[in-house]
Amino acid sequence: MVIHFSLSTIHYPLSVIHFSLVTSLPDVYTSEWQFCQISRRKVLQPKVHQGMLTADGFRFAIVVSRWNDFLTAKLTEGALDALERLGANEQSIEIFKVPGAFELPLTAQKVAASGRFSAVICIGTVIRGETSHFEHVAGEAAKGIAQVAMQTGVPVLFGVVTAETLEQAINRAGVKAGNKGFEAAMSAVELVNLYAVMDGGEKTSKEKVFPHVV
Ligand code: INI
Repeated sequence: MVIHFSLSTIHYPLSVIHFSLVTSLPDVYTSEWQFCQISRRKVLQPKVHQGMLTADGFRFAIVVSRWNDFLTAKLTEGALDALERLGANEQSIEIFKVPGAFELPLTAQKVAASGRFSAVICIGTVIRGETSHFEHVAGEAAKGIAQVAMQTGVPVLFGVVTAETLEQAINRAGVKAGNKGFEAAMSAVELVNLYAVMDGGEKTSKEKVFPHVV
């Protein structure tokens, strides 16, 4: 059967090879064989840099807004859950509370500039009301948080729920649509590891882009 296969690769188009293999191999192998054949075309394999998911050895700040506290508390819980599961301990995390999402950027800036933290996770909930207040608060929070990261070089994560309705906000705080705090903390851990690699750390990734390609 193997000889038949190698001759086929010379004389027949790919679809014929598949046909002959599919008819002669046990079911469990066929899909994998087909996939290998499709992947045999030359694919570039550039070096990949990516962050591991380990919080060990890093320090995290969480800046959390009190506005819509029953939701931001859930987002904070989500962030702490992610950090704990990735190996952080209590001593490596500090929480800074602010009145509303509008105050997140300046506080994040002070925290990041202190040099005491590997990443800053900003948490808030802004829900659209009847006035344009929402746009100003949500817009300034998003813009300001992005600016802090760019200015300080410290990863500053956007764990801010911006929702049209209270129901949407609840869903993003651990109900139907995940937990934005958890997601932000996961991203923080990935980024601090990536930047450690980029700064010459030892955990350089050797993985291929397409690991199944030989
Ligand atoms: N702050 C929030 O975090 N979420 C909101 O939905 C919100 N709304 O709707 O007004 C809000 N406003 C307060 C704002 O962030 C500031 O704390 C306040 O304006 C004082 O600067």
